[in-house]
Amino acid sequence: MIQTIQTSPIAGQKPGTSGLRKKTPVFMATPYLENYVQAIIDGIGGVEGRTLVVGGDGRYFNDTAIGVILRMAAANGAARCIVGQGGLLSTPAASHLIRKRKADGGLILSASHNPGGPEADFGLKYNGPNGGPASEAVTDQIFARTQDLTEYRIWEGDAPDIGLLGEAQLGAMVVEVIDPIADYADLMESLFDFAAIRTLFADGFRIRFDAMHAITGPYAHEILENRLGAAAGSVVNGTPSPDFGGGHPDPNPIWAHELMAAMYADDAPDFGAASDGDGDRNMIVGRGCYVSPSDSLAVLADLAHLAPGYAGGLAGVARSMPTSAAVDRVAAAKGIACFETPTGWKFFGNLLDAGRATLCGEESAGTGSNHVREKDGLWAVLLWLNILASTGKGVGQIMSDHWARYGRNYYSRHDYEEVNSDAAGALIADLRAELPALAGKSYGALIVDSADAFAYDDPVDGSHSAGQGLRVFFTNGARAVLRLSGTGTAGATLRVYLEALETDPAALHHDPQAALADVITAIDAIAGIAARTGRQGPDVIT
Ligand code: VG1
Ligand code: CO
Repeated sequence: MIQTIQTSPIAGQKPGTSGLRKKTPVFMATPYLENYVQAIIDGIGGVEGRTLVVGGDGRYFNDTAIGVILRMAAANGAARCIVGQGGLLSTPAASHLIRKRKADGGLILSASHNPGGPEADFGLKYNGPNGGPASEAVTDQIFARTQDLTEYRIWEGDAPDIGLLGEAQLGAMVVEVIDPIADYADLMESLFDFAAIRTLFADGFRIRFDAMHAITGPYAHEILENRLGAAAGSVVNGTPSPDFGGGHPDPNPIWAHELMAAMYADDAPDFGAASDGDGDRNMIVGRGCYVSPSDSLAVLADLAHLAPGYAGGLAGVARSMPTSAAVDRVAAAKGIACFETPTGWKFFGNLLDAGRATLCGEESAGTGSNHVREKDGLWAVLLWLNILASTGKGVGQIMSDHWARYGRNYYSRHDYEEVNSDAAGALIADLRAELPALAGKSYGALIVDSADAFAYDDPVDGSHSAGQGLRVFFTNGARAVLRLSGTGTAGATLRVYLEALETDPAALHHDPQAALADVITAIDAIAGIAARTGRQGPDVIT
């Protein structure tokens, strides 16, 4: 029976960079989730007769929230919900499923790299029929609906058991529980030379894949160990847990320090990788050689044609604005287009749909292609493996060769977390006001060439997105970018992105922090970061 429950708007249900993220207890307090789900349903024009994909990264509250979503989808007239068994679906697998099953959209439950658990973070986002995160126009409609909601609809009675494969009925709606892994693994097999990678492993190549207690564990077991023959035990921390083993499922050298230690040890494996909470990010590390995500994107763009799925070459590439220009240099050499978008995967969708970009990436360890409409952690790992198998080179050699050919864009991101929101807002506002006056001024060894606030005009649909980060360019080609995170749940997180181009062959193997010292000093002098945040230094350096 359909129940219509009176409700009133809840403040702050504004989707950020990737859906709505809040503390778990906030989401758990009825009707927080219910209001937001109804706002999504109304914001996308209803779900009557429609098919939705539903799944999440398995964090605390995932299964309960899915029960609510199924009951609300049924009460709002949806025809079918396709759910990953146990409520599990990695973000890229969900994107693939939406596309493969020609669903009308999907609800993905995840706060990605944010920690999970009863006191940690939860999140929910809507992806459209192309499998990609909703555009800003759609998230604006959803947010507007959260502000004038008066009721929500929910099916009275329990949702079917999502632990059991097969179809069940919830009112007039079918709940179809599917294997979350098989379709995705098949897609990967269609893109990459599995035979060559299998030979690599059979010849003794060792991999360590750290799933960080999150969603990619079961996918990595199936693909790397079962289908590709990597030694048993190659996948570590491979069982998803509701609180990610108490850790922070963010694949970077700080949070994946166990992997870093293993890869810098004497008996290090040949290849290391990690993925995040919902499986859309990747970290790549060779033996004693961490690969920055911006460099990884450039290498993949350069060598993707070695994989069968990309043998025809790339139509173009795209990167988020804060991502380094390493990939731009590859695109220029290949004579293909290179697009610069705001942070967040939603901006790549139009370029991928229009066939203008084949590969996309972000400095935050997200890379992906037109095979889905999300970034994809395991995909990146497999493309790297395919490249290593085809070239016979190690990660360190690939990087040295790349820098020797293209130069090296030294890169780092400094995060200041849980900064007082007013102080962070003022820092950005004051810097924005000062931007026009910066050109020509010297800060230590550097001179400002130009400075601006990044805005994006989508070349496909013409939409305009302003306020996407502040950029300061220096005359030597270095750059600093500042923006506030749109995925945090407490205070403000200030992200400072630092980049300096080096083409001197004798200077390609320095420590990035040392290579960036001048930019770090200059941007602190310009923006007053230490003084305004009251911090001695960043909380996280990646
Ligand atoms: C961060 C990253 C951004 C990424 C987003 C979602 O956003 O910087 O590149 O697209 O997370 O990734 P922000 O606004 O905090 O900087 V995920 O893996 O959380 O879905
Ligand atoms: Co993620």
